[in-house]
Amino acid sequence: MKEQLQAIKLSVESALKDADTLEALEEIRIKYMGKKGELTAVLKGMGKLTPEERPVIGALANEIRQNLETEIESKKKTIESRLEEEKLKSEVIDITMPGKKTNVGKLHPMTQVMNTLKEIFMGMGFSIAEGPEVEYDYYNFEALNIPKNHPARDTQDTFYIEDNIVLRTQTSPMQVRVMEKTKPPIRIIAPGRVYRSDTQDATHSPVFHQIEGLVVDKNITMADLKGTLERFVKELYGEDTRVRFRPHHFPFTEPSAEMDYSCFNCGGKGCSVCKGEGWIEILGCGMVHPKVLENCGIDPEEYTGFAFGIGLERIAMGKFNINDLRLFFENDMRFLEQF
Ligand code: 2U9
Repeated sequence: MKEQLQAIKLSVESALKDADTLEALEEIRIKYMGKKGELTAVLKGMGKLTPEERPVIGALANEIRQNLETEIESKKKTIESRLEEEKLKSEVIDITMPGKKTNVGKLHPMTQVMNTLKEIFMGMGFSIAEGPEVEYDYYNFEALNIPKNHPARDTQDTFYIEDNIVLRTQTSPMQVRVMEKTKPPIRIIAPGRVYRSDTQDATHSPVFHQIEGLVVDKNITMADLKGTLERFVKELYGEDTRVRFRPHHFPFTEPSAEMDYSCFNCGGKGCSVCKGEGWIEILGCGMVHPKVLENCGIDPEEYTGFAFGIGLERIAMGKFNINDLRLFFENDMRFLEQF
């Protein structure tokens, strides 16, 4: 039995030397110490030994078992730490790898300009009024004191849907709708798309964007108009910007004017941006015509008001240094990605 145990001891040692996986270790444990294991079998046969042999063989068998157990335990630890190391190595992040490009969406340059202007006017207490782009002839022309024979009504300039329905040529119809429903004080802007039957070129498009404004209350004067619009331009182009008003004519305002501001590029000296003028036109304005107030159910003896209209494309072209209006409407990604 002693020889048998010596043989087991040797074979255990050599088996352990070659074992380099957790599975192999488990196989060895079962082979020697499992229920039907070789060492277990020897220990079971101890009963047949003489009382003198028993302690000697018992001690030897125990030594082999303990050895086997500690060896398996320490091998197991080595293998486990090696596996852990391999896992960490395979999971290492290589920070020198090239990144994946994600495309971030951007606001259309027209939307950016629209938002800037809306915010300036909202900061001055204006509310936003929005409405239909397909309008009745009445709201687009008649109520605004644009008579039946006026050249603006010509099919050359206006898109007609039906005899009395048009694509709005300005956002003014929205202001008429508000005046019909609201008792002054009124302080609104009407932003949006408008349509005119122009042949398109670098400075004309059949669709473009406007912000129109309307203030109606008791004792509103031309001084309120000038103060409000000067404040707006200074908010947009800076405190050093100056403005001037030139007399003009619109059917829906009386008196009417156009407003210029000192060139943002040269400050008024004259340059290529302002074509040597020193001034750039930005908007039309005027005191709301008494007939228009009356058409909308507001008594012109009790209330007065001022109105203005701003074309946004020209402002965006100046801001982004763009020389062809059509670029705004073509939606070419190579153009849009630049803003
Ligand atoms: C009501 C009464 C009066 C709106 C106004 C202008 C002057 C004007 C142009 C600017 C450039 C149109 O986009 S553009 O081509 N607009 O010059 N608009 S006063 O007057 C109103 C509006 C509504 C009820």
